[in-house]
Amino acid sequence: MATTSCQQRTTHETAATTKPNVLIIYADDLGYGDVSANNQGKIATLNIDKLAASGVRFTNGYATSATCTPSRFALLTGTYPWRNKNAQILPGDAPLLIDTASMTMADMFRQQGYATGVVGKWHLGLGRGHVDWNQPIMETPNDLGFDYSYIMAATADRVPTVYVENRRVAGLQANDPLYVSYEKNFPSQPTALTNPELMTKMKWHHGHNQSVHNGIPRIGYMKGGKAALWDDASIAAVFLEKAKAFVDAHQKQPFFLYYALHEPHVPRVPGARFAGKSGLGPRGDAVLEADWCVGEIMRKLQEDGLADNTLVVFSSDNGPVLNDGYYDEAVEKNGAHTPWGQFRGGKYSLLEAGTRVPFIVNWPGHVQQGTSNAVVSQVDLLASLAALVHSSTQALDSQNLLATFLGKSTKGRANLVLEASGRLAFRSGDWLLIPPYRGKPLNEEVNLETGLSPTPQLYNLASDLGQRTNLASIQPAKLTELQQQFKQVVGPDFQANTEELQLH
Ligand code: NG6
Ligand code: CA
Repeated sequence: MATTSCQQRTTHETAATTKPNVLIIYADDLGYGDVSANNQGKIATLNIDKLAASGVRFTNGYATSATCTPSRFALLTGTYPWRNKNAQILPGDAPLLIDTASMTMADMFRQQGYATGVVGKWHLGLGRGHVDWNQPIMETPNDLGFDYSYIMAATADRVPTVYVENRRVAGLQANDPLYVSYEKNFPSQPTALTNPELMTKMKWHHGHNQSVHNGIPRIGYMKGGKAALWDDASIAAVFLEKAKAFVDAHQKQPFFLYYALHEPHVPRVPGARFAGKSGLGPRGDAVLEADWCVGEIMRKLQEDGLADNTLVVFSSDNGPVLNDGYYDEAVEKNGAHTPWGQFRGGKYSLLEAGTRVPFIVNWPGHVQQGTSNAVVSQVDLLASLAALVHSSTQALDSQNLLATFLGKSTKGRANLVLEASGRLAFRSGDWLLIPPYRGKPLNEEVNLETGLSPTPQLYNLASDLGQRTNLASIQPAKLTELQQQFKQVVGPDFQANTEELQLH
């Protein structure tokens, strides 16, 4: 008897170790310095900090890009987004960006017997173009390896402001069809420009002046679908419930859940219990709400006895921004908080704060707890998680850094390409090259530095985290070395595509 139970336990433990659940929690526009474990910021992200305290906290963890769509493309495909010219911020009616024939992270897990789900912000397109939102949608996450999906199509500031569950708009009634256009308004439909009095909740600062829903103006035009429209203040709670339900439904089978929070992206409309909590206005409150979601999903795993058998990755799709198009007091109430940490730039920027993001990996009993300075990117998760579950899946730009992600090795990537609005920067060791580009040094609308300059920039990130001293003219040999490596890594095709962006 004793032998049998021991054998059973061994078998069970082996299965748990070789097929742990995997949960990726992916915040939206959360800066490195928004997480209090990373920085002496003014928001206490206690739940994220708790993940960090018993896990591996990366100080050189990157999203591939300084905006959402390309970073998510890389996360799910293990391929640099600049290899796909369409991997840029998508409208809410864009077709599915990822080729359904490609091997995604969800496909990889499914092949290994996992139940796979995505809950939250998608922003990788749906359908084949000209989606009819009133019919089953062909080409959704369900065609990229996810068994279950409950998503918003793009962002909360873009129409349609509805949830899509698998292939259907959730809660849509047949007698009130939903129509969406990013080209022209529907006859007699009000917009923020024709009917500014409709903006009872929030006003636009730049962009975001088309259809109005819940007193908030959005990007794009929409008509109908009333019963399906979401309530902004409960987006976080709705996604959390769906994520918890997915966990509930997969107590026996290993699961992969990609839980993509919307916070703290605009429009920032935190739930009632967070309104006013941070003292930093709705952006700070939305960061607290994201932290709460992390705590709640972790609590769910704990309650179900799954916490020890679940590898959790926490990260963000790009760096922070205060004013991203609405008057929401993010700038006025930010005070001494530093969402960008010690780094320069922010969302949309080639400078570090654009892509260097919170990055934590936890798996109780399996990680070597601590802080890691290894250079790691979200593009590496596919190959690394494939190694975790003994899949032979590889992807073009994804490196197997499993030991590093578990804190057992300090070896990171030798080099990394970073992207912002189709332009690239290149990190090699401690050195960071930003080639010369046309364009303004300051994105005036959001008041963030772009990192663009007509002359090359070279920084030593070991001694100059804040990118204050451009060493390009002081270290010409190093500059040449990085330029050559960069050319070699991105290859002649991309070089040709970007020549028009570059001065030389
Ligand atoms: C920009 C939007 C910004 C945000 C961003 C996408 C305007 C003026 N600005 O175009 O508000 O929606 O796209 O953010 O429309 S991301 O995190 O999804 O990449
Ligand atoms: Ca984002």
